[in-house]
Amino acid sequence: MADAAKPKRVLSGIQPTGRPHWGNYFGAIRQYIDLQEQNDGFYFIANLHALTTIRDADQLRQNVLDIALDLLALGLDPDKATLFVQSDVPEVSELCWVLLSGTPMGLLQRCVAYKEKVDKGIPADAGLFTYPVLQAADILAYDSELVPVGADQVQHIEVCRDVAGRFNHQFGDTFVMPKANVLDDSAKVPGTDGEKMSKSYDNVLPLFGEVKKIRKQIMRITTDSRPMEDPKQPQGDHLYDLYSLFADAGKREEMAAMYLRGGFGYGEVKKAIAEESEAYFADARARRVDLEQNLDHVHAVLQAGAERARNVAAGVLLRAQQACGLK
Ligand code: AQP
Repeated sequence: MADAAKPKRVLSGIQPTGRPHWGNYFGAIRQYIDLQEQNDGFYFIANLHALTTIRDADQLRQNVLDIALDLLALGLDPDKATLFVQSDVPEVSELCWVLLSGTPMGLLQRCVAYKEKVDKGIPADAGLFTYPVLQAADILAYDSELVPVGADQVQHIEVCRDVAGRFNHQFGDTFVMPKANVLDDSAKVPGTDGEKMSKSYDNVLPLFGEVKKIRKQIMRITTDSRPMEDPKQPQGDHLYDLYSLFADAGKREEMAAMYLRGGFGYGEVKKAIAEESEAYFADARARRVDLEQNLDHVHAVLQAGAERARNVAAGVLLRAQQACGLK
């Protein structure tokens, strides 16, 4: 029987393919920070995954450091959770090979995230195609029970369960079965074009960066051309959805009532989004400036995190190697 008092192993990662955006925060990062309180959180910067996109060595190194600064500034607490860089745990890449051998091609061919990228003309390599198996290794290497993610990653967690299930079936119970944890209200945050906000779709609103520039990006969010006086439905409207990420229940109700009355311009909603979002991230912005002055601390956090993560992953890798006859 599961021990209800035992903290759960929570694991998730973020790719250093650019600066984190509102979708990353409300879909995933906010969960990392909430879940670190009662659980054993393992959070990593997925630089091996980013290699399929970033082909500039200095850029990749800088992005990793930037994401570490971002996560710490947003409230990830190294005294409560383990923060590390994916490639600092080579056991994961070794486990990936063990899992790749035994993963049916069809399972990966059905992955929507891969198909959507290819459909949008984003060049694909074998790394992108096999990405869900490396992700499975990331999850299984730490005996992870809960994986906080946005809706776009749910299929990949299913792939992980499938791959782990096959291995357990063939070689005996080896891997812990993980579960995705998705928030209902921010599972798929819309971008400036109303599609899923995504770094590779060029429709993001960043968490950090120049306030004036972000304000301009907000003012350029696409809207429809219905007359101002028309009443409008707030549900399903991406501007209303973005406003709802930041506003409290009272403000959301007021905004919904304004939509239903009509007689307002979308510019008013955009201005409200800019004001609410600036206030929401103000403390994190200030913390980030302080952390930038203390990079030694950031490197020390990543090093301690890597040591802790490697310890766990080495044990799981050995278990898998013994199960399938490599050891
Ligand atoms: N729009 C979104 N709404 C809710 N959650 C989201 N996530 C990403 N976009 C949204 C969640 O953020 C976490 C980290 O994402 P990632 O950087 O590892 O990769 P991603 O999902 O592929 O994010 P992007 O921006 O779409 O990156 P690219 O374009 O480089 O692939 C994940 O938990 C994800 O679900």
